[in-house]
Amino acid sequence: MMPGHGHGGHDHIMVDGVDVHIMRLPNGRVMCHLLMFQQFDTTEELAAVLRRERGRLWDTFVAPRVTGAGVITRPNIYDLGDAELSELIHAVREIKNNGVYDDFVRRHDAVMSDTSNIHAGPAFLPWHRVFIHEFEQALQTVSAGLRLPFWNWADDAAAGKSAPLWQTQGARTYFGGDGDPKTNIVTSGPCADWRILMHTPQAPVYRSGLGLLRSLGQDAATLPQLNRLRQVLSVQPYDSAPWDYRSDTSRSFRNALEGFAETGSAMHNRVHVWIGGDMEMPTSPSDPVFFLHHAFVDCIWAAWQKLHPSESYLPANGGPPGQNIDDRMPHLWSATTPRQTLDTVSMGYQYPALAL
Ligand SMILES: [Cu+2]
Repeated sequence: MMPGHGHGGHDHIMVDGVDVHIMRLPNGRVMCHLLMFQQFDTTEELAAVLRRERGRLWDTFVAPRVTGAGVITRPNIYDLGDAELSELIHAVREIKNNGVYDDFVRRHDAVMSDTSNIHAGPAFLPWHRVFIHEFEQALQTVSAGLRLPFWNWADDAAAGKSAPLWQTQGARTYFGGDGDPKTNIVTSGPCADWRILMHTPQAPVYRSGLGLLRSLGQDAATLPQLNRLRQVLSVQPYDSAPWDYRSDTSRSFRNALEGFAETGSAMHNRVHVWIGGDMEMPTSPSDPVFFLHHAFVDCIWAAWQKLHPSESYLPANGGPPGQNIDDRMPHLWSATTPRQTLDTVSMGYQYPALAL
């Protein structure tokens, strides 16, 4: 039994000595995070497929913490051991206290506020890949070897705000729960005493009063669903003209994942809106869940890259400034082009495979 997963809909089975996190669906069928797109009638059937697929899938899912030449595997946050989760929370608080954390908030606000906007454009994915990698490196200055985990929100779409991530009681808690129903202020967890930066046209300023804001499920009723994620992974090419929020989501993987759909906000955008509060602002990295969310967005891009090895980043040229493959992207710690982000292993990390 993994600690802290006692809530309804989640369960565990042991398969060949490995603890497997099981989700019971409302339709009575079962799934697990190791075979995230398949449903089974029984846990026995699920375990049988896991055993049969071991050669192909298993080793990547139970990959050691460090593989090869120092390449780390970023874990699903629910698979983090209790000790590493405490280290993570401690490191996040340390960099909040020493000011490094808010440098991320300021830089994200800057790219949303000046003409260099890398949202709603091709560099959305490469820019955030570097941005969260810098965050992981900042955490590692506190605790060497620390890994940035991802939050698989599609797995938690059915559970919604009762998912383990938002729990505030019990043996295992993460970054606090929903905001107070009246004030939207998150009143427990590691951010409960935080001073939060707020966007202004000049530069972000600290809000008077303490508190991170969340309003789970208020501004969007549901998280993105697994079946839509599966469709998005099949979209090719990487992006298409006009290289912005209008790019056809059946011909732009980037926009399908980013979520400027024809109606409402989808995928990445929808997760920001579903969490609400500070996550809806240009200063959205104020909420540590931003980094867990973007690690999953990055994991989806990495999975797409593996599925479509002949599809490269686009455009080579003719895109918005700073967003062509060899353009230098703005507001990063080191000058980086999209081309330099195309192989996570060369950047020092990888993800467990998303089983299709
Ligand atoms: Cu962003």
